[in-house]
Amino acid sequence: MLVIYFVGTAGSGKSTMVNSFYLWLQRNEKDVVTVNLDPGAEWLPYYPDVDVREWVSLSDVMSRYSLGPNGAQIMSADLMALRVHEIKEALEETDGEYVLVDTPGQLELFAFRESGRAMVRALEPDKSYIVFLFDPGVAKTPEGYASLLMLSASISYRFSLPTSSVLSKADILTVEERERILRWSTDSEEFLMDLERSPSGLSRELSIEIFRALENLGVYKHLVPVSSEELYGFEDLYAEVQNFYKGGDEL
Ligand SMILES: Nc1nc2c(ncn2[C@@H]2O[C@H](COP(=O)(O)OP(=O)(O)O)[C@@H](O)[C@H]2O)c(=O)[nH]1
Ligand SMILES: [Mg+2]
Repeated sequence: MLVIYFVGTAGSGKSTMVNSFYLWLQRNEKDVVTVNLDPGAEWLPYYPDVDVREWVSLSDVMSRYSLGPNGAQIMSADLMALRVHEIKEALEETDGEYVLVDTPGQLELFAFRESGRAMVRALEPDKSYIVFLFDPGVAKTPEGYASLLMLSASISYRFSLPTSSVLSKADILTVEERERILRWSTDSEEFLMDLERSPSGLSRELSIEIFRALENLGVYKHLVPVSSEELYGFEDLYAEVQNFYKGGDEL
């Protein structure tokens, strides 16, 4: 069993990608199951085999503890950590070669509170993979791209898991925008040049420093363009995951 976590900022396309990748894997005759770990999800494009809302739901937590949505999000993440073993048992009743995990809308809840790591440790610590989504709306400016690079690197380190980065919703970009972002992801010199061309100020200086640090750490890597809407990029994403577990590149 290989567990693949889809992580990204709110609205970056995680839930939609879980659904499309699920359909793609099924079409390729793989056994695949889906897990929803977002207690606040009101609607999902797929029908999850295991759903955290069975144990913890944001609306229940809000009313039971008289909390607003932000407090309830945090409380829900912590309550989820107490249920990891039940969630694992539910997962063991399914029969999947690939487990696609949709994570909370607010990335920091999964990434930086303890519940995310508790979940990874409980489910399948030795065969887990992260797909980090770059939201095209953020990634299309050099500063936005640098901040997503930093976020994806901090998540790789926090979880110590192999990570692929994808440019999600690639279909909403113009061809020029898409090509430019993809060039940034393979040619760090070009990215640095574009970064240096952007208006000077603290944000630019900070982005350049972040970029240098990430480049030195060796976490600068190419993006896989994916569209859940037009269904492309899944073959490349699948190949990356497979390569890693056949002993391909190291984190
Ligand atoms: N055009 C386009 N829209 C997408 C794609 N993936 C997601 N969306 C839309 O982006 C919005 C946020 O997607 P969602 O999967 O809910 O994001 P999440 O918060 O990361 O789970 C929704 O309106 C989706 O329909 C895509 O590949 N192409
Ligand atoms: Mg979602």
